[in-house]
Amino acid sequence: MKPRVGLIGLGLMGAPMGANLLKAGFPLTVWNRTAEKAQKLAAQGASVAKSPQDAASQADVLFTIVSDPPALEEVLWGNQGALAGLKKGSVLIDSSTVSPALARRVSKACADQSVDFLDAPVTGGTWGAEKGELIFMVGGKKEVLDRVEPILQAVGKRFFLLGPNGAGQTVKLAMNLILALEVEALAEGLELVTSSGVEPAKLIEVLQSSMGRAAVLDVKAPFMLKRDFTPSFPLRLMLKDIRLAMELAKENGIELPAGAAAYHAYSAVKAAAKSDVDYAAIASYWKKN
Ligand code: NA7
Repeated sequence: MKPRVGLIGLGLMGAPMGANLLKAGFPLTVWNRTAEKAQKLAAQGASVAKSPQDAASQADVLFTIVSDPPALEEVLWGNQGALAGLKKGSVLIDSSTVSPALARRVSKACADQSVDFLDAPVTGGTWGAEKGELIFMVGGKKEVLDRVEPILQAVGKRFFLLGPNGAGQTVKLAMNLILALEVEALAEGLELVTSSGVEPAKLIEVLQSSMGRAAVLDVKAPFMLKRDFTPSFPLRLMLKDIRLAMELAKENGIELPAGAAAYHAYSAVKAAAKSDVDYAAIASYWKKN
C-alpha cells in the first residue's frame, strides 16, 4: 500500500506538487491557511485537513512548503501546529526555503518525538513544479532520503544529498544568491545597452554565443525584454533568500559585498512595485530612480 502523504502550503509551488502527488496515486491530505486554495486539489481527490496538526496526524510523510521562516514556525509550532500531530516513525520534509539554523531546530524537535526530518528546498520554479521536475537540495540522513525517494520521484527529478540537516538550506541560499546576482547583472547590462540607444535583444543574442552564456538568458531574458514580470519566482521571496544568505554570512563572519548591493537594488524594486512581481522585475529598477 502506498504511504499516506500530507502537504501543508498550497502556494505557487505547493499546489502543483499536490497535483503531481495525486497523479502518481498517493493518498493525499492537504492544508492551507487560505482554505479556498485547497478546493482544486480536493476536486482531484485530496482530503482537506482541519489544521496542520490534523494533516500531520494522517501522514506517513508530511511535506511543508510555505513562504518563510515565520510561516514555517507558525505551521509547525503555532495553534494546532503540525509537530503536535506527527506520528512516531513518520517523516517530515520541509521544502520551504528557510535558514539552516531553523532547519536544525526543526530537526531537533522531530528527533525528540522519533520523527525523521529532511530539509529539502527545491529549485525549478513553478514550471518545474508543474512538470514534476523539481530539483531537491537535501540535508539529512541517506536512509531517510532512500525511504522517501519514491514519493519525491512524483514531484522531482534530481535529489542531491548535501550533508546533515541544514546543508540543503545552505546550498539553496548560496544558489539563490548567485541567481539573484546573475539576473541583476543581466538587468544592468540591458540597461546600459538600452540607455545607449542599442536594441537590448542584440546584447542577449551576442551573450548566447559567448562565455557569458547561462540558463538565465533562456529563462529570464525573454520576460525582461517584454517587461512581463508575472511571478514565477516572486521577487519578495528572492529578497527573503538574499536576506537569509546575508544573515548566514554574518553568522559565519564573512562579507558578501555584491549580495549587499543586490539586496539594496531588489528592495528598491519591491518598495516601488504595485503588485506581486517576478524577481526579473529587477529590470524595472531604473524606472524608479
Ligand atoms: P507562495 O506562492 O507565496 O505560497 C506561500 C505559502 O505559504 C501559501 O500556502 C501561504 O498560505 C503559506 N503561508 C504564508 N504565511 C503563512 C503563515 N503565517 N501560516 C501558514 N501558512 C502561511 O510561495 P511559493 O509556493 O512560491 O514558495 C514556497 C516556498 O518555496 C518559499 O519558501 C520559497 O522561497 C520556496 P496562503 O495561501 O497565503 O494562506
